[in-house]
Amino acid sequence: MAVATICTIAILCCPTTLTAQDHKNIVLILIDDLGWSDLGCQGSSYYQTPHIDQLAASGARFTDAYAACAVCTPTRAAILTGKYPARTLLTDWLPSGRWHPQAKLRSGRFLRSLPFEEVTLAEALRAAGYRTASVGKWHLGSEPFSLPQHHGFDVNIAGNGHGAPGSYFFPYQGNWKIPSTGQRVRWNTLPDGEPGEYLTDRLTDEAIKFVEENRDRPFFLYLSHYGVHTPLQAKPDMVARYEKIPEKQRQGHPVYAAMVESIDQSVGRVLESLEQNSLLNNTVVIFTSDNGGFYKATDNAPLRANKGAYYEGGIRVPLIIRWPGVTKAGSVLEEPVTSTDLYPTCLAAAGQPLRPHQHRDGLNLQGLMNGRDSLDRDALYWHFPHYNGHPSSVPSSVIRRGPWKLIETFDPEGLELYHLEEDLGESQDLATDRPQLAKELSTQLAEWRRQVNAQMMEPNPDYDPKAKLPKKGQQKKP
Ligand SMILES: [Ca+2]
Repeated sequence: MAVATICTIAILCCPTTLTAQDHKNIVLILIDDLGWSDLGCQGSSYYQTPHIDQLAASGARFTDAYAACAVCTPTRAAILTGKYPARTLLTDWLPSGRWHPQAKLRSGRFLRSLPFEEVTLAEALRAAGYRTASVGKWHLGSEPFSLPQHHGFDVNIAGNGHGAPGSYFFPYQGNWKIPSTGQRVRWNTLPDGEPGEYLTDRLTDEAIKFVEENRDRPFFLYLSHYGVHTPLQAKPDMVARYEKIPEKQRQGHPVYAAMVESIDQSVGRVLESLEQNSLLNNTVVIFTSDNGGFYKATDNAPLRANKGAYYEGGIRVPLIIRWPGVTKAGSVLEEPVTSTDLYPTCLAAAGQPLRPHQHRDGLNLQGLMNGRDSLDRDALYWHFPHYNGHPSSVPSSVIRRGPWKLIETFDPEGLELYHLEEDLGESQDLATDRPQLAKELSTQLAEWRRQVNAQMMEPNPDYDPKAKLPKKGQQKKP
């Protein structure tokens, strides 16, 4: 091919004059349901995560990073919009259905797909000349109008409306029961594959292929693994190693541990690919999770509770950022940060102006990471006007201000107050001891709800106090 033709193609493919040397590539690795305590660098001696630990050793690790919600969809929306779930009305997982038709309260109104009015992180980066790919779980809408390709991604591999794969082994098919109707739906996570192929490995192959194909231009790779969400399925040889560990010494299910190890291998392979393509020093790598660990899969101790709950075990997540030239190797940051901060941070990494009207609830972490600044933020907020089937999950709003955390529950109505620096496990409710502070935080939380136009729950005319709330997987047709 003539040089002139190559140049023409390069210009056509890159609408701006960006080069990979001027603007960092971005690899955002989002793990599904990975608990805060489930990495070696987070203190686990059970889970084997040497590559993720190495990533933390070469970048910054956040101790007080939060997911914007305790379940999948809202956190994903927060990452890609820079807005709190309460502001976008994406406050529950999709499709979620009606969990408790006879419960005391009805759910707050919420949306069933990411609105087009939002300029997603992928759209912002694509407008800046980046090639964008979503590899893995989407869960922010479905066919025909709300898949990754409708929200700024040039490439969509395996992303659809489902929150979990049909199977982790090819063929990636499965059945799913619609909670509100009981109807079974059969779906395919990926139509093609090789017999015996494992989904986490396949998505890694696709991610590496994307890196190699785009090594000469800026790219944004959103590697959104289905792992380590249920169904618990892993490669048998790996599972066998964890099964040999005495039960009392296990932090979680052996199959889950093997799923975590596969994720770790994926991270190792992606980093190796970046190195082999001479991109490691020109790429920002972010690793995080969308909510806390699932109660049947892992033990979130020292945190209280699990995915779905508003104690720390539901919302505190691992976050590692490796940004060459910005992060200090092995640094540990204690500032509270949340999912919405990734949007402006990625814009900064791309050398792009911030879009404060879009990422209204997010702050650029660059200055914090290179030690220049602290974040100018008074408090973090959550709002979940829904029931779900996870243990310890209660409809609630939350504010974290400094070391203090107030949980306002709607059913039953109540306030819980914890001092996280002295009581990480949230074992001492101080709301009665510190009524003035509880009231002050409650007022601040209510004012925030008003500002973001948060949807509140309403009394349910079908309320039956004698009806038992169904457990997860036992919900009935309304
Ligand atoms: Ca999740």
